[in-house]
Amino acid sequence: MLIEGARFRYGAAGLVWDNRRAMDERELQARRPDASADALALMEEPALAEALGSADSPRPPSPRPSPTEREREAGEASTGTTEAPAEAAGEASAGMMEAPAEAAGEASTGTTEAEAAGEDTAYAGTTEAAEATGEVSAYAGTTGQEEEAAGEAPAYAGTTLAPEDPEGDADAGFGAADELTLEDLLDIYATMLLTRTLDERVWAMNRQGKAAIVASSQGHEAAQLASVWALRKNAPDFFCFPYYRDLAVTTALGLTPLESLLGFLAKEGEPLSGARQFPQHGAAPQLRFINHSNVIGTHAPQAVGWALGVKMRGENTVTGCFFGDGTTSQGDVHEAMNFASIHKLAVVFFVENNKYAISVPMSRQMAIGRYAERAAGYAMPGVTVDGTDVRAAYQAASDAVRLAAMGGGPSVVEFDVERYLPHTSDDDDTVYRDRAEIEEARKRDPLGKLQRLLTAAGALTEERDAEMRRSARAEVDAATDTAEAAPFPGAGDLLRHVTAEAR
Ligand SMILES: Cc1ncc(C[n+]2csc(CCOP(=O)(O)OP(=O)(O)O)c2C)c(N)n1
Ligand SMILES: [Mg+2]
Repeated sequence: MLIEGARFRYGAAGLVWDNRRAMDERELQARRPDASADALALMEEPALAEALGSADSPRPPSPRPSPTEREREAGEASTGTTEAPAEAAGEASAGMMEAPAEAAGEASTGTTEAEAAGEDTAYAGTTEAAEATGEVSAYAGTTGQEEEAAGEAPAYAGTTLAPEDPEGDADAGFGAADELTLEDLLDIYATMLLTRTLDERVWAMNRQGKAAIVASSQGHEAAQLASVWALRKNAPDFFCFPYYRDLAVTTALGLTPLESLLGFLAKEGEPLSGARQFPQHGAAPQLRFINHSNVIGTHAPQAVGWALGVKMRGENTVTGCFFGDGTTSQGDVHEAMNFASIHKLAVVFFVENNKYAISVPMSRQMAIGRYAERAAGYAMPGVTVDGTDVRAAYQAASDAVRLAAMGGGPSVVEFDVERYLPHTSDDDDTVYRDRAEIEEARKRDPLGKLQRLLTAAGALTEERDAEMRRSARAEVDAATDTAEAAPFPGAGDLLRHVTAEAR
């Protein structure tokens, strides 16, 4: 793994050095002059040095075997797969890493929509999947110097977390954008396909009167998956506090489509709350996440409290806290960020900015153009990045995760994402949102972008893409059948876990 190579090549000293570089020296040291000193002091901690610097340090495992792992376990038996993923990744990596944007652009022409969506079932997906628009993102994410090919790119900027590379030694680069291997990207693509398929299914089941409510993740998936991959690959350990729109986060963390569907249908066996909560809500500590409430922002102080707890226990765990742009107006978010920064807690605030809080546009939510600007007020770094570009999102998220893991404190990573569907299935967005705006937003569909990138890199053929889509479809179909057949929980244990039980 490239990332582990970079990470372990230097040992603890290198990590500290690199993390100091990963901060914007001018910005951060001006605001928090003791940050680097703190990081250096960490080098003296043998336990931490050992935990971070040893090549044997375990990476937090994925509770859910990655799709490529599952494919390998299946003994390359997947029909229609014409190339082994690892080989494809290895062969193609050089080309992709050199000129990904151009490569993607070339490949986008003629890339067909491989929606193997089996029109044979009753479930109607609500969105088009990948769009072969040929549009290529030129966002590099963290520096704000790049412009979209069309010249309409928002000027992403902020306190950059990305390191410089004064020696020009890209191989030793800490935080270079190429740290996600093609194998990782294929895993992310498979998880994105699974999430999108599941999301469309739940939406359809809502329209059929079977699922009470759903808040769609469509358009947010790249940001969500990049965040989980960044935590998984860069933190000694991690824990997440997602919010109601984070189906890709929970899926990546190991919640299966069946488990999610049991929640959406409020069926017995749902693991997060026994189907007594809003879908996707409850706790799965074994999967590394808690999502207790959709009263927006309430989980931010909880996440920070968790981070304080792990610090007090001497553990090196990075906590990821996810919420939307509208949620940033809640007092809880201010309290959480202020406390986290004062105590230099290892938290990354992942802000999924889709420019709407239900019907309220961002311009009525904040008087600034980018939420990340507020980070300065807490003396923490903040960046805004294209959250539909999985590599740019991963880069920004990884820099923040590494900074947190090294004792550099919290950061804000703001993802510019799109919301393709109404706020929830209970919302009618036609009364406040122009259809043309959504059509425009669909050109940034993260699924299509990643499909084109992988195709251009030679890691995804039409056949393999179709096979991956069939596989996602089959998993969601099977989960749907099982969830529909499952009973509702009995009324007898309705109050279980609500109050303390007599012993
Ligand atoms: C404290 C509180 N106030 C209001 C609501 C109603 N509400 C639910 S979601 C939402 C908008 C949140 O928008 P944002 O944070 O941008 O997340 P998004 O849904 O766009 O992903 C609001 C106002 C709530 N759940 N909790
Ligand atoms: Mg929003």
